[in-house]
Amino acid sequence: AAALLTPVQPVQAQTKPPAPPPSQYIQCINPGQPLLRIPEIVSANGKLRGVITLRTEANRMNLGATGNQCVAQPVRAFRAAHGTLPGYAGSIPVGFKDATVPQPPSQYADPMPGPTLRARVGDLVQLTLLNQVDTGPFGDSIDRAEHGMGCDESSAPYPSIDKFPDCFHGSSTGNIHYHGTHTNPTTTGDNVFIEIRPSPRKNGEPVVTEKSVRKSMDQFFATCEKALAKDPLVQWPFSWADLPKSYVSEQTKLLKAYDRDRANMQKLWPVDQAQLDIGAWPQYYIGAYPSCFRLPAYQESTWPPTAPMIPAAPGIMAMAAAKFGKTIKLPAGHDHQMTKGGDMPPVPAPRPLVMGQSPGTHWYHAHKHGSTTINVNNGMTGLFVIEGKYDDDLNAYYGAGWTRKQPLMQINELGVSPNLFTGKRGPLPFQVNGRPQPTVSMKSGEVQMWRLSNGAARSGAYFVGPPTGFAWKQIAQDGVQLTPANYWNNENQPFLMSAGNRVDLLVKAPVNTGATTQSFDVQVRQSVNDLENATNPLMTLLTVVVEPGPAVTGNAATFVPQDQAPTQPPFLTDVIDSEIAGTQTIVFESVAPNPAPPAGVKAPFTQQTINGQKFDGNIGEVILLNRAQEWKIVNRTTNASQPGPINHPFHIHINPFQVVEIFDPQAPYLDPTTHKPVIIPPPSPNPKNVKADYVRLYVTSAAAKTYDGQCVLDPLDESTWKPCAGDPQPGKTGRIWWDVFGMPSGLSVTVDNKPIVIPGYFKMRSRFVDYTGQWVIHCHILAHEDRGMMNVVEVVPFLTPYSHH
Ligand SMILES: [Cu+2]
Repeated sequence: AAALLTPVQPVQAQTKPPAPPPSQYIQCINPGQPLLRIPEIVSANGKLRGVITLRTEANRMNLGATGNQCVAQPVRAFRAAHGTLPGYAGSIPVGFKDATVPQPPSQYADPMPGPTLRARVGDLVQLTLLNQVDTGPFGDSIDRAEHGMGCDESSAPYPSIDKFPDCFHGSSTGNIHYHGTHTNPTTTGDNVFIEIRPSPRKNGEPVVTEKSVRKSMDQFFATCEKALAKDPLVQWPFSWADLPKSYVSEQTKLLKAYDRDRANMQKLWPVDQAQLDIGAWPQYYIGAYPSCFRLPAYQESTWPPTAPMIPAAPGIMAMAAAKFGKTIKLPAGHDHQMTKGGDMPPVPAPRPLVMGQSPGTHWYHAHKHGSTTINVNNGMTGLFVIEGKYDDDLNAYYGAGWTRKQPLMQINELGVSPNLFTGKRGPLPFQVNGRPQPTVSMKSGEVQMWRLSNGAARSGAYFVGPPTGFAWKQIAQDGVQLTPANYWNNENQPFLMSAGNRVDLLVKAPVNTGATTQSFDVQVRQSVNDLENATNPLMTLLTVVVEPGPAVTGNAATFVPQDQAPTQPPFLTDVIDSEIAGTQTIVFESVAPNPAPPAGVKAPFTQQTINGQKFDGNIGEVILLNRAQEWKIVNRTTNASQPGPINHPFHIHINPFQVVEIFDPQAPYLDPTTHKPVIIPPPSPNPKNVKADYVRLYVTSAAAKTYDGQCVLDPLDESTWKPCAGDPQPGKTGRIWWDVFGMPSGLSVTVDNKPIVIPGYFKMRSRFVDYTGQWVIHCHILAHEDRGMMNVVEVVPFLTPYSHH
């Protein structure tokens, strides 16, 4: 970890006089500066075309030192080669005309999320990712894996019993997960198994550049456009033969050259070759990789679609079965690769599109297993606004172009190394658009729509409610709009954004009749469990500055009425009982290591598991295409676990889900009048530093009840381990769609000296429709994902030879 403090050259070195090496600390950027306007890549003529460059920057980072002290740190960052400024107000980033100088000024860049992507439902995404990371500043402290040295090491006794690949490692490898997209999960779609190593460098400059790949990328995108124009369900490309010859031969050359470098002990080409041999899509690339996929538009006005959803495809079944069941033998050290099967052949048309892309607030982030935490901590996240009828309906009420002027807010938890790596405890502070506690300006009495995305690698942000004088209504969750009734009925509610969640929030400012601006803090609790939601200290996430003057009137000052609110597309109809074609139970657990860690090594080395296993590349769940399933997502992590209860945020790629039942054995008992948890304050005086607690809804004996509304769970009778009558549950209709949902922690009790775990759970329903292939489910506390809390889902177009487990 020592190398993390190595001084690095500032990014803007070419435009500023050479600076003396930094002292240990530099002053951090001040809180309270206007929200940063993140540059955007905007689609035109139905295509989101652009270049995202992953590169090394020296940023002034707040690593939690006291006194607002920062250090210059090398970070990896997504940057747009040709971004444009967004339509909302705020600070103009460095590099743009009339840039706002951050206060205090610094020769080091301040952290900034990647470019915002803005497209429309139906568009084709055609993005080139360039990896131009200069690995020099990161040394062997992070890029050890590429040198065959396995897990990252630190001065703390990490990684202890963690084993490659389920450990922190190799973070200069790039890829992009388009979180919230319903699209092709394979090849050049939302494929998180792809790993792109940095371009080699010549005279200090990357050799793979926008210019060097332009011709082959242009050619690829032109062919891709033709292939995908036929049908929104086409999953193309299917094999490397579909890529331009120039790109394939250049990649082959670069990969082989990489392998000839004796410093790179982890060889890449043999892995790609083994995958090519069985017709699979290769995993490793160098310098450049294209994304080309459709954001499918559902065209029918009713659901289900008029044509049959279940394809009959015996020919495909035989073809794929012949491919399947083969075991890929991969070189040592690559046991995390897929061990079965290749890519599915495309399922033939005609069959209807069953679901479309939901218009809303989505996002993207780096997703290289083992490096996701470090990369997301570095700021390798960005917003992905997918526009559609939702925006049109809002603009019909608020005025043309209104949605494009509304502020975008990416919550970050920036840093350079995960807590578990350094052994340091406690979360990093929150930022919004890379900056601490920015200000958002509102007119007197105005209504704005805030598009919030929690891009933190760890913490949930629990919004306790609007500031005094404000009102708010949530209108979308995880990029999927709520029904008009759900939107209308949730005024001024507190809400939790777990890591990965998005919320669209209509916010109404108070009228400011004064002569000067008035400031109001939006407060959150930084949290990973119920107790922290209820009792953690309040912190200011951002400040709203309300301008003085006559109150805004008319629609601009009014929540869009329920009967004029955007209506949901037909495919968001509730998943009903009769649709359920299968069930699965998936158990998440933070579990004490087995074997036990070395003497003296305690809490940080808890193992993160799904169904008792860490990620090994094998298929965890198999589902037939175009069926719905109900899954019970169980959390056996309890108050007795190390390091305490954790509501692991469950995330699934490609298809959103509806939550139909929640059992939270540690749920707070809510005061019937205030609907808030009843807090038990710590004793006073408090010599043992006891923390505040809250009254639980569930108790384990009738004698333990102090309030009428409490429920009794019998630790010896599993049939009572479910929600009681007084525990509010998701409605039967108009259910909310999510793609991240925190699973309630379990409760550990001791009966007759025997420990009993009463697990928390939620049940969800999802339609696994339209696209076949392999993708992942994982905990969105990314340190858990990196350390093994992930597995692979496969949607197959035929009867599978696998058994469920
Ligand atoms: Cu977790």
